[in-house]
Amino acid sequence: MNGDAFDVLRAEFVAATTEKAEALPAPALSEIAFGGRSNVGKSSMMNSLVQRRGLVRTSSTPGCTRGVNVFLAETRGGLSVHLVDLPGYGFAKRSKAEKLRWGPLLEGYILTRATLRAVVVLCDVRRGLEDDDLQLLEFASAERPGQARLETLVVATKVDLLPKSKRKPALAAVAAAAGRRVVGFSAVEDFGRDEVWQFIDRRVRGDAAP
Ligand SMILES: Nc1nc2c(ncn2[C@@H]2O[C@H](COP(=O)(O)OP(=O)(O)O)[C@@H](O)[C@H]2O)c(=O)[nH]1
Ligand SMILES: [Mg+2]
Repeated sequence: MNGDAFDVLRAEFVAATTEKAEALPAPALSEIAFGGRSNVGKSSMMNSLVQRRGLVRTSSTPGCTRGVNVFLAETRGGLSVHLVDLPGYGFAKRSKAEKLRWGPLLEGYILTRATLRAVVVLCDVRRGLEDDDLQLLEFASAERPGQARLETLVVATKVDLLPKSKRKPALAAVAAAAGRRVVGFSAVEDFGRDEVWQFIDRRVRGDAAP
């Protein structure tokens, strides 16, 4: 599929909740969720995916986006999907007991959302996957009672902050440490956008395929 297919013709805010997953509109379109530490670049990446500068609120203040925010994206290629901004983590220090929990909102959403297809976990390319990220990946990959298993994708973002010569080795190091494929991304340079859309496209269309 060529790049034009991932041009986004329509993008809009759909719903948000800071309370519980059940407060969201009834599941309809396939959903792809984006998780990661506060300030890692989730909102910026979602804006870059939908080619709208200010649709998803970004901030340099960590910890200010605590809710689940749902956006609709329709591509030129005919894909309609909900992109879901998950609450950031890793800002407030959590106790040992809390470490095992993601909070009822994020947990409830991932465990029960029938239309959720995949969780994209972002990390800073300069830090790689940290404990919280690994725990989220494990949580999202686990069996969900009564629901289809989720796929996960690891994205290392802010690659523009590395000199060009250091990008490939840095991405290779993150992938080696993670033991899996890692997509490099930059919201500033629009780097990696097609690769992320291809993942979304496969995940959403895969379900419709015979
Ligand atoms: N250089 C660079 N900065 C980025 C990138 N993505 C996000 N940022 C910056 O990182 C900060 C946090 O971004 P935001 O998208 O709000 O992160 P979120 O908390 O994960 O949603 C903001 O100041 C962004 O401008 C990127 O790809 N490259
Ligand atoms: Mg955000």
